[in-house]
Amino acid sequence: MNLSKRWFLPEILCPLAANFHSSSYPSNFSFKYLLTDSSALHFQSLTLSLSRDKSKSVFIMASSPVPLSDNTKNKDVYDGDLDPLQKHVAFFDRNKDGIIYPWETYQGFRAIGSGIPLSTFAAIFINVALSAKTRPGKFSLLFPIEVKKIHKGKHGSDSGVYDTEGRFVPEKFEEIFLKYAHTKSNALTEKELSDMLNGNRDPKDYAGWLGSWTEWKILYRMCKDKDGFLSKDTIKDVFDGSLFEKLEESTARKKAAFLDDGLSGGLFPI
Ligand SMILES: [Ca+2]
Repeated sequence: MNLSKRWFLPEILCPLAANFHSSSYPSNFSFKYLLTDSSALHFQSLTLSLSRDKSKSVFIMASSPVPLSDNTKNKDVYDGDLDPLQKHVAFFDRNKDGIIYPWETYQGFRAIGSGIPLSTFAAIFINVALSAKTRPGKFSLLFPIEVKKIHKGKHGSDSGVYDTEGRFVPEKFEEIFLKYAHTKSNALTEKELSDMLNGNRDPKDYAGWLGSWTEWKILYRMCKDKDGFLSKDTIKDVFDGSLFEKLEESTARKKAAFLDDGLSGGLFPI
């Protein structure tokens, strides 16, 4: 198996991985664990003990993930109640340390059923766009997003359903459907969604246009029903942050059912 192609993400993120290319992996070694266990995604701080036997296999003796940095002040965002915008993004803080790294965004999108191309695009686009805004005066090539200050990442040309402090504004939410839901009162078609995006545009706010367009088009693509409607309930779930957990559970159920069917049908010989 060509791990360098299959697991390109840790290959990029983990400098140590470059040393593994020419080696064969022991059968009980799981690189997938490193990808799927969010607590182990801090590649820079993994403690690895390596040794080689006579057949030149690489053995990973232990891995003890520790926090990427000793800066724990961001964790306290979870000590109290999150505001709606913080709830909206907290799903992607996979290890709940108060910081969202690109690989957590990627992992979150994969968990809700997005494919690798969309998840990769979202991780790059979202973290690059929001990192500096939520961390004024700081810069990191890891493009972290601070959950605590996510309200600073709000862009223009949006629906206004979140106010400048990240609070939910019910009147603005209802206004979406009063103004644009003409086919059904409790859902938007793709055309109505586009009308809303155009209606929300502030003049020459190109970054805001792009941000809103990307967010809503991804939502529409992922959550429209079979008739092409994006329901009011789904949109409400996005704003209160509950949609992602629901999608994650749904995706996990589908994967489990697929594996059950595959195994019973002999697709995965064991
Ligand atoms: Ca995190």
